[in-house]
This record gives sequence, C-alpha cells and structure tokens, in this order.
Amino acid sequence: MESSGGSEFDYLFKLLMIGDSGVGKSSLLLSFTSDTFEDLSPTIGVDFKVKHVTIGGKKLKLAIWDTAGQERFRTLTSSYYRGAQGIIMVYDVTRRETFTNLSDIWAKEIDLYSTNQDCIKMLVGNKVDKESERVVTKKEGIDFAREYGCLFIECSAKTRVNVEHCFEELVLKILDTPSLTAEGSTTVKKSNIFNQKPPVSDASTSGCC
Ligand SMILES: Nc1nc2c(ncn2[C@@H]2O[C@H](COP(=O)(O)OP(=O)(O)OP(=O)(O)O)[C@@H](O)[C@H]2O)c(=O)[nH]1
Ligand SMILES: [Mg+2]
Repeated sequence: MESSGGSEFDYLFKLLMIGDSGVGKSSLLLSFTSDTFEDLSPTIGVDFKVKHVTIGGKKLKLAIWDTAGQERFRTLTSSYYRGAQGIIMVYDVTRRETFTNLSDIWAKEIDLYSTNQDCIKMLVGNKVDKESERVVTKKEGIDFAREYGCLFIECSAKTRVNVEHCFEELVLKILDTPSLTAEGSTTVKKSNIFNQKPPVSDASTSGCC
C-alpha cells in the first residue's frame, strides 16, 4: 500500500565505513557521492554523506557514515555501528598491516558494537590503481571474506573502478535480507535519518544511567 504524500524514497539504509587510517574510506565515499578524487586530510571523528539512488527497482536514501581510522577516535566511532544495515571494511592493497588489522581490530569492533545480527559486511581492497605496489593478493581478500562471511570487491577511489559496484552489491544484499528491510526492523523507513533507535531485541545489552 502506498502512503500518501509522495514519499521521496522506499527505504533509508544506514551504511558505515571502517578500517585503518589512510586506506581511503573518505576518498571512496567522495568518489561515490561526488564523482571526484582529491587529496583529503584524515577524518576527525566521523563524517556523514547522503546519496539517493535507485537500486533493484527501489528508491533508496543511503546515509553513509565515514569514521576516522585513527585509534584516538575509536571510542567515539564505536557508537556509530548501532543500527547499521551495512558495514564497509576497507583496507589498502599496498599496505599489509591494514589487511592484518581487519582480523586484529575491525572484525572485533563489528562483533562488539554492531546491533544488527544480519548486518551485511563488505570487504573492500582499495587502491588497485597502484598495482605495482600491491602486497595483498586478491586471493587473500577472497579468503578473508569467505572466512568472515563478507562480500568482497577490489576497487580504486582514484580511478573510480568498482566504486559504484561496491555500494550497489552491498545494497542489493541488504534488500535481499528480509530482517533488514522488514517494517519494525531497525530500517528506518521514510523517516528522519538521525532517528537511530536501537532494536527492541537489544534491550538486554543497553544499560541505563
Ligand atoms: N592511489 C590512490 N590513492 C588513494 C586512493 N584512495 C585514497 N587514496 C589516498 O590515500 C590517502 C588517504 O585517503 P583517505 O580517504 O583520507 O583515507 P581514510 O581511510 O579516510 O583515512 P582516515 O580518515 O584517517 O581514517 C589520501 O592521500 C588519498 O588521496 C586510491 O584508490 N588510489
Ligand atoms: Mg577519512
């Protein structure tokens, strides 16, 4: 049943970008939302962008939260996992430690702070334009994604190769997951993007003050 008033989108999805500092999270987001690439400064705390897209025949409003990779912001950024339907884990194919930190740090952060059990994870190997400097093979990325149950893609924020594809794949999988799109789930349908109430089922883990 269509609601009256001509709604501007069918679903609002909250997506989160995480990973070490310098892997290119903000660059990927800029590449996706503005078709541009420029030399960015490290993110301070958390940044946020909105993009309207039509994917899988649905009008979607994507609220994409871009977190700082620097450790000093970790406490702050941890609160942004709540309610995300999709989490994009980024590493730099030319820096091995950004890949090993996925299991040492980032996968653990997701386990600790994500509130959507069915939340879709996407592993992204960025900077494939620097092929001669590559140290993490595509197979290693595929194997990690398989082990952790993530989608996987390699891309470049600089050349824009696979950037749109990355977000599309993630969103298609979210659309394909009933618990993430059902009424009454944490998906906030046709409502305020800042409305980030935790799911009811999570009440046991949220303390009161
Ligand atoms: N060659 C190349 N450089 C890139 C690419 N993506 C990002 N960079 C560069 O990598 C550096 C870091 O990019 P950012 O987007 O700021 O990285 P970040 O992950 O947002 O870092 P934090 O905000 O500190 O967590 C910048 O100098 C970018 O220009 C890419 O695909 N290819
Ligand atoms: Mg950044």
